[in-house]
Amino acid sequence: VESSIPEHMREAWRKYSPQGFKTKDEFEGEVVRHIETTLARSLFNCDELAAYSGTSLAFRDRLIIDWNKTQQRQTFADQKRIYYLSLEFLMGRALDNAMLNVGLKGVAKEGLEDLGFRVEDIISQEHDAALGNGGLGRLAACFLDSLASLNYPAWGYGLRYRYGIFKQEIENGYQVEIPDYWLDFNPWEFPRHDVTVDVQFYGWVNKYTDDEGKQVVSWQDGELVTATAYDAPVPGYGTPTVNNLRLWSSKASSGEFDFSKFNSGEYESAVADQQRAETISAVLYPNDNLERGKELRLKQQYFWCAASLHDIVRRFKKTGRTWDEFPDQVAIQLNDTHPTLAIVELQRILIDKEGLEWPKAWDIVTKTFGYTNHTVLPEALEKWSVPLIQNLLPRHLQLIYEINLYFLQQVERRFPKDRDLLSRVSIIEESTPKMVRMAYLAIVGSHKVNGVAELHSDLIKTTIFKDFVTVYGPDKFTNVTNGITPRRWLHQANPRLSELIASKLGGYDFLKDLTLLNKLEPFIDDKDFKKEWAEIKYANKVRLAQHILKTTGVSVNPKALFDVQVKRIHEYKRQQLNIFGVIHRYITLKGLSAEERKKVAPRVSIFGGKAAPGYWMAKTIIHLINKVGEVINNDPEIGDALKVIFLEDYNVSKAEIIVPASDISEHISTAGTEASGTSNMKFVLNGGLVIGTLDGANIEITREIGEQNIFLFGNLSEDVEDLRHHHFYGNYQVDSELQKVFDLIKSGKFGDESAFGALIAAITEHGDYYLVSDDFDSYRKTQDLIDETFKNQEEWVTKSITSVARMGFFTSDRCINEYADTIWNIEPLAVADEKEA
Ligand code: OX2
Repeated sequence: VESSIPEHMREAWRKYSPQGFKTKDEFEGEVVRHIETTLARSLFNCDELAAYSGTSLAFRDRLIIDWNKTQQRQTFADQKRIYYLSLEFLMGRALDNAMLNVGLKGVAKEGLEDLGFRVEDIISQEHDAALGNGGLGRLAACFLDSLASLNYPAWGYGLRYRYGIFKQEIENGYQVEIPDYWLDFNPWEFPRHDVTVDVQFYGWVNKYTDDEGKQVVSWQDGELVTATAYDAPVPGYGTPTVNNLRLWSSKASSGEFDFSKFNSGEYESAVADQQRAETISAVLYPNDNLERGKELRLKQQYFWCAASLHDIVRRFKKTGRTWDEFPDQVAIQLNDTHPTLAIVELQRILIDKEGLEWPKAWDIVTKTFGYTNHTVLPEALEKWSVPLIQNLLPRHLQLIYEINLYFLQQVERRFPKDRDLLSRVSIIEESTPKMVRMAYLAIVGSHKVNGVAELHSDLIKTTIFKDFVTVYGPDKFTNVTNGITPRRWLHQANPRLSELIASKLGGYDFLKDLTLLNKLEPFIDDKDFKKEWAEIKYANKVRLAQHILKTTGVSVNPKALFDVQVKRIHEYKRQQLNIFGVIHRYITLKGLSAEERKKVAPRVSIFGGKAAPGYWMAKTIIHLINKVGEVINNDPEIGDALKVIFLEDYNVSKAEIIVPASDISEHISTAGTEASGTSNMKFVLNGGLVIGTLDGANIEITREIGEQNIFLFGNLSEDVEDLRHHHFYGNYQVDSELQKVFDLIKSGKFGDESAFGALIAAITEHGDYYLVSDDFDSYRKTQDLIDETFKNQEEWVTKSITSVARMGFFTSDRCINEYADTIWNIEPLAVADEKEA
């Protein structure tokens, strides 16, 4: 590794190079030093926030040391790296994770006690890093954890939004969005003002022949925006590997920024230019599984792709290798189609800047990229209008047309005269205006395309990408079933359960090899073990009940069955099915005598999740849940038998409280719509059971844990199309029990019934696209079965333990190893001093 410091002076560096704290005393010393110097506070004005800041800075120092070493080691080893491009990284809090990953949470706990604080209070001071919407963003965060824990040379690339996903408040039952300004104090990021890239927009393309007779293509004029790198350390668990997450922030380019405007009195317009540039990385688009084709979004995408590609190419060029070797050094994974322009950008660099011939450049490009598809929902498949791209990225549009031409020629050669096929697979949709189909571009520009669970990966091959299987053959398409990191989703969120498991398995090795959980099976009949298992679940429920009381004012009985559905609010995820089921339960309870009512298993129905601000139907669902809650929770006849809770502002740190506290969680999407789901895995790993449809990863979870340990219901994905057809052309009738629910809503029981008209009409009048009525009967009956099963706690706990023991497959470590072997072709970089955490 190169250095500007002469060899004979390096001794001084080595002598003073910091080591970071290891003991409790050293930790306390570092915390106090940071509070008194870095933060300029003292013993007399150190509140919990200051203690959080000091603690974070102390841990940050430790991470930086390992981070620098990791980066040096990786540069020196010069192996192939994986670059994970994602517009979303839903990281949550960093401090707790850092403490556990470096194995010093115990030290911190005791040290903080000496200083007058409780570690839990300090941890909860941290603002979530919420740069994502839901599953897609959280998956990226779990992947980073696994990549570091498995010692893969890997970087994440994303955008440094000033505003993450909005904060949700509920006012009079309605969702209200509050901006999430999270950068006030963020000790986990490092601005790299020396790492910048100028990114060009607009302008025009000049094609000419130069003096030597060479064809030159030059993208000229337009405006420049500067990307500045902000780096965050990503520590692995039980290893000194600390990888890098690089997020780009936008500001007006000093190259372009017109300082003369200031001097000539155009102060306001100069400031406006500045602000326009900063807008690019200002805010995360709050849509989950929905694309709206806004120009600013396209600008974000290109800004981030161009900066990241420039960075990657710069790093590659330093090695002095030839371009053929690029795919041996660089793998780039596209998290959905959001970074698809990176394909075009690399081709542009190779052709326009590096002077490679088209076929050679394109070969390098396709060997470099892999594309992960996360959805089959038509409204989520990205398309950009040709005029929009023409204006913003004129050179890229030309290249897209050329890529398409080469591709279609290739198809034409293999399938002569099949004009229909050509128009079906064309990257350009011949509509008005013409549209660029980003998924098609991503497929054509990648060597592998993967879905995120088995059913989903099969579905993309038989539906949305069928023609591409014809063109390329089936081997280009593969499956990598999603996973979650057991460090955050078991060890961090549920420390007592993790400890109990460790006590039976003889240590925490299972956190690095989750298949070891199967060693729990012999303890399934161990009375004491089962008792402790149940006690931990109960304690987690007490904690959630306290949170519910504090945030909603509603007191719930922790002995009741906790039924949880937390995820983005979406018609396809069917929170409406859940709340209709709750209303039906209420009707049933009201029909019972007081005596009979005492015999039913008490239940708390817990909802949480955000609706996209423009998704009116999803907001209506939230409104209904809250109104139903108001009525039921205040009905004295009902009491503990049923409570309905909507938890405000569901996010990663709240999930860490909610997930360990569920008895049943709901994963009830219309079959064929939820690509994978990942919270299903989190709940089961924490000993909760699932009610679910045969959709996404539920199917594989069932295969692993056994049918007797999951509550499945509803129609199968292969029947969905016929059912939908029947809704329009058969003699359609709404389920009669569901009709009772609608009648009660329409009676005004839950407030102005007109507020909920659209929700009902979607089912009764508009074809019930999500099959709510078709699945209602089996949903209800399955819920009844759950009530019965829950009464037998013995059996319930057996199911819980058995399920956890069989969840090894769903670690994101397995998932990342599959990507590494079958898509990226990368190897871990061994570290000499692997730690025991
Ligand atoms: C989500 C999918 O909806 C979810 O099923 C999946 O588990 C997750 O991605 C991670 O793969 N936006 N979010 C998703 O897809 C899209 C598009």
